[in-house]
Amino acid sequence: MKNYLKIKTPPMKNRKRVFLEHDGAIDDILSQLLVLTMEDIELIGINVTPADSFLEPAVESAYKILQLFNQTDIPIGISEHNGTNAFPNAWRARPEIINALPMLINLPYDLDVYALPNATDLLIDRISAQEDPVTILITGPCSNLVSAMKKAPSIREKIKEVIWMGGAFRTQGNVQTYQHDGTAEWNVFWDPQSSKELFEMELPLVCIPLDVTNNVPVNKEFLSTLAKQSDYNLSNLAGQLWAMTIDTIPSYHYVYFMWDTLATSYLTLSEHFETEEVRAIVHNKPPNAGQTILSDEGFKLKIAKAVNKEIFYEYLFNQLKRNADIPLV
Ligand code: AGV
Ligand code: CA
Repeated sequence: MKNYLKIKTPPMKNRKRVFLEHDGAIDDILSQLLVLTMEDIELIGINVTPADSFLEPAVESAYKILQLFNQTDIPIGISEHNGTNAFPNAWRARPEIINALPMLINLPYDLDVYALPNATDLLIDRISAQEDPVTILITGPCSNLVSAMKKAPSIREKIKEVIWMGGAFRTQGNVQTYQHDGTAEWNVFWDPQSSKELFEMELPLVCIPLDVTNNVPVNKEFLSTLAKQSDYNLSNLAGQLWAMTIDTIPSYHYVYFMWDTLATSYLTLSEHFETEEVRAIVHNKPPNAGQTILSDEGFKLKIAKAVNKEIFYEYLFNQLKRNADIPLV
């Protein structure tokens, strides 16, 4: 048995087990924070893929957020995948600012990032170690899950549901780059081959695509309301993280949405989403690599179409009415 399995405290029986796959962007770190506030969820592991981030700062943020909740026993894995279509460096560099925030900068940190387990193996080990099937929440590319499924196909029976912030089905994509026609969403586009294979695996997958995340841009009204409860230090931190997305690059062209946090809320708010069972494929070559296409010959999955956003905002305000579990200096 590996080290990180031994140190885990025994899980509380009736909590829903979740493995989080994220890619280190501000939105992803907020999602991790949100998951950790969920009383009915037990987080069993986190994989970090340096897609919309660089690896070292992303792992540092992931670890420091765990510290705020006194949960550094939750293992972190690092992805060995290199997407075919890299995120713009200007986006990848942004999250580094997270670790410089007053609430995080002085937290002790001496992790050897390169000694962390490989993401594929961590996912396999953590899922296999559970008695009951688990939920996998993916707020970045899906490459680690696909490589884990290929390496250990038997984990399928331990997967209750996969929630993926990914895709653009009946709306335009958010990829604007060379050799692309704009039809894809970035998490799918980063590794279109793995994305294609994920659909082909027909896991119990629900996509939270741009079709629904387009309803929840980060806006100042939300931030203003959140700021009124910043006496709770987790509200304060979340407000600062979201504030850093307001000047999204290049600003007039792009808007930062609550992509990943909306997908994360599906863990507890699923009944407030409208979903649809569809069949779809992922295209894997230019000019529309990463496009998710509805097709009768495609593979079965669910997609979210609509959400009650008042309930979503209310939920965020409530969850963030909390202080960190450790004293902060
Ligand atoms: O396509 C949405 C995904 C989400 O997982 N990411 C950001 C979220 O973490 C990529 C992305 C799209 N537009 C962006 C993105 C932007 N303007 N800045 C940074 N990342
Ligand atoms: Ca993300």
